[in-house]
Amino acid sequence: MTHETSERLFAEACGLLPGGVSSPVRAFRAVGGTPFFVERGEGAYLVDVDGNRYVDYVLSWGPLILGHAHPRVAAALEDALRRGTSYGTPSPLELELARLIRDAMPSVELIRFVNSGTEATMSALRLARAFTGRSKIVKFTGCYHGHADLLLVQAGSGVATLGLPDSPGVTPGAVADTLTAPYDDLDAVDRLFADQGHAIAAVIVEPIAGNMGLVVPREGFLEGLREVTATHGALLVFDEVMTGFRVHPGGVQTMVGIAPDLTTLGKVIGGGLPIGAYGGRRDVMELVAPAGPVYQAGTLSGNPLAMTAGIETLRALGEPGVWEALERAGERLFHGLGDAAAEAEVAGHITQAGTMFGFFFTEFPVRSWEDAKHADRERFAAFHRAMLERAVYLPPSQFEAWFLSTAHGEPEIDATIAAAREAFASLD
Ligand code: KE4
Repeated sequence: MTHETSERLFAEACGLLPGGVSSPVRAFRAVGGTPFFVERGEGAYLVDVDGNRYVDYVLSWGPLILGHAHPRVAAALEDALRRGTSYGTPSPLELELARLIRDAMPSVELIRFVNSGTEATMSALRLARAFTGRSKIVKFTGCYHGHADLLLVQAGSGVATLGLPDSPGVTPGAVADTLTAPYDDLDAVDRLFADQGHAIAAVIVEPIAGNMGLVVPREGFLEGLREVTATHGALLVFDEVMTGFRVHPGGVQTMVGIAPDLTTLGKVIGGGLPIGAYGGRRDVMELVAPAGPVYQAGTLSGNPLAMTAGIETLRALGEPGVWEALERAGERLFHGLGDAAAEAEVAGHITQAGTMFGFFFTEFPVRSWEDAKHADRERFAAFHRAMLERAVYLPPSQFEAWFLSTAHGEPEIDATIAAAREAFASLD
């Protein structure tokens, strides 16, 4: 594999973009080397500017559950483009996507589309504070909910990857009302509510965490959050930006049978175009302007192209047999990776939730950031490089989740397992 063109472009990019990238997690800082520049995506593959072709498990950090340039999505977008790129007015497309989401997640009685997951979580928490008249919010260490000031506290994803002590520029005032607790630790949450329950507006949680690697909470954690928030009159916000339509066709909330008060979404619902959404209880959402006084707005919210890509993606996901095929592919990958690690006698902890995966280089199960942070990052970096050399592109961080698509067939899964077998064996 040569990377000359990518390396030249990266050098030029560093003179134009901070760190040479448009988002920190893309920078390969945690795994070494420089990021490759993509010429095109096709199905389960990315093709870089040097002609190298990789099986892609990043899938634009989750959105591309149908793989790159799915013919059905591409055709619908080509058609939509001929009718314009943005209207700045209501369009029937917003209603169609809203219906598809509500059919999958009945707790989302009203929904507001925005342009990123960050906007969705930021807006949902503003709304929760308005609805309850309270100021405090609770988040969990290692969870990442986008880069709004109030949530950049002990966050996961790129903050954890780069080892940043949260972020300069976030003022003490901006985070004064943000409380944190260890993920999967109900006792810690109960203590927060015992001390300050009267002041807590909301608990926001990744119901399955994908931003410290993939961490599935123990049975009872989510149920406990539902109970303690209801008892104290706080809202429960499921941040399903990543898990929505990824761990189950109805998100974690449908899989576990818990109705949050608010849900935030993004990624898959936009089919690869910029999108976010927040929604939930009608009595809460009716406070959102112009129905109510809670202000939130967006030039390109409900954009017809993002709506079109999201509609086609969710419709395709809902076709008979599609989800079952994804589950079979997931099983094949999960067991193949486990066998490959065992054969090489590599100590590790594989996690899976639907079409999301993770691999921790730890000797113990990972249940929280307090566990995840002890994973062997150098070993992950070596594994990432070894997989990339074998044409398999994993997220360039121990603290990210891997994603599967409908385009990952047996050939791609088996090639990945073969690469993993060699990559694990190559680790010293
Ligand atoms: P965006 O603002 O990046 O659209 O969404 C923020 C967000 C909110 N909630 C959850 C659970 C998320 O995972 C995210 C964004 N995820 C990261 C990947 N770990 C996006 C990748 C990036 O930052 O470039």
